[in-house]
Amino acid sequence: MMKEHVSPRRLDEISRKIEAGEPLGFDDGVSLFRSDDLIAVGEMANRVRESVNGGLTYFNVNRHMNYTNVCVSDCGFCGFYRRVRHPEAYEWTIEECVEIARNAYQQGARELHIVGGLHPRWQFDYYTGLLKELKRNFPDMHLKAFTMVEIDHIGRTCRLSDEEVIRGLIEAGLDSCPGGGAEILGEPTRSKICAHKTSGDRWLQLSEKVHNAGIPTNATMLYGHIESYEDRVDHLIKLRELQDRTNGFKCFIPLAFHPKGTAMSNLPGPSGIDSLKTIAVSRLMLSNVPHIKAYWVMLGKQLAQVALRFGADDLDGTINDGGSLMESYLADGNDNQLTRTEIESLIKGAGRIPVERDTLYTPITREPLSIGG
Ligand code: V47
Repeated sequence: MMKEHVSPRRLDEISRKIEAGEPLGFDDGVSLFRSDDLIAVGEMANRVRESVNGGLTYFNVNRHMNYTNVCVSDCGFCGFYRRVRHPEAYEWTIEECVEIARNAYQQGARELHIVGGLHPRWQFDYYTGLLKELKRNFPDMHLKAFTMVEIDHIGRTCRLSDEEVIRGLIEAGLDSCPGGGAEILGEPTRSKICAHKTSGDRWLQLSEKVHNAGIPTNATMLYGHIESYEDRVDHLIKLRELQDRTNGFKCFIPLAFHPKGTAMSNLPGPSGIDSLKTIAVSRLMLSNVPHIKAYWVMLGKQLAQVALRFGADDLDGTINDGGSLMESYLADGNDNQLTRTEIESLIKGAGRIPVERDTLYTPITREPLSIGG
């Protein structure tokens, strides 16, 4: 990626725009990425973070459930998917998913994050049946399920309109949607890393439809592969423009690319500096998105902690299963679990105030140390 000198005066100019509450433009975003002054960029992001969320840092007690790794999409960055007849392919039945959820529920999880591969044969009743059974068994469990890419795929394989898919999922118990599948929204980069996936425009269109149906979602960006700074800024502006129309995004999550086990394993992945800068620029560009998540699974616990001083106000959750999706991109030296005590001490160690939240950022109070602690 091109490094060009960005003068202190240029950073001052951007800082003044931020102070005046003006949204940053494309060139501002690119200058922030090109700047070598990570501390100055981080300082600006930290100020915005504190003005939006004060010292609060959110986490939740959740469980990821990856119902199948069978996928037809063949994304170059993905080490998780398997073809349908591959010996490592798996498909969980609804009953198996309910048992996993029961275990999570007993450990205090109140959010299930449900995503899977794009299965070539499953019909709509699998997806609706899964949500219905989970809601029937655990009425107070929040079901954050299916990315825009899965919603697109379900519509195509089951020959249903977007509205039919969205309405059917909501009636079955869908509460919100995770932010995956956004990758890099712009072309030609998107086609180079995931040629067979839902297009960027379609991802945005479906997000808008889901928001208009009253369902909040998250948004992600996969960075640190072949994309340019311009791709990143374009991605952020596309999200900001949609958010201006719907206000449906709760949280933005920059996802650090993990090359191991993927068709792009020749790439090094992002540096720590790049990850902090990406968190900071995301906070600055997405002035209308309330929360920026430092996803500790991919960043590593220590860098995620530092990110709480560079614009992030959320660390995601405590409990995660041993599913292979997470294994496929776990940061070096990370295990896939963080207890509540550990997460609270990471947050306090960054001089922040830990707040356990539900999926929609309402604070939750519990008996002290009832979970994993
Ligand atoms: O869409 C896939 C990414 C996403 C790799 O909404 C990879 O709260 C890095 O979206 N290296 C799925 N990333 C995960 C996701 C997510 C995670 C946490 C919280 C939320 C939320 C959403 O993971 C995919 C893709 O962008 N991904 N492979 C990889 N090798």
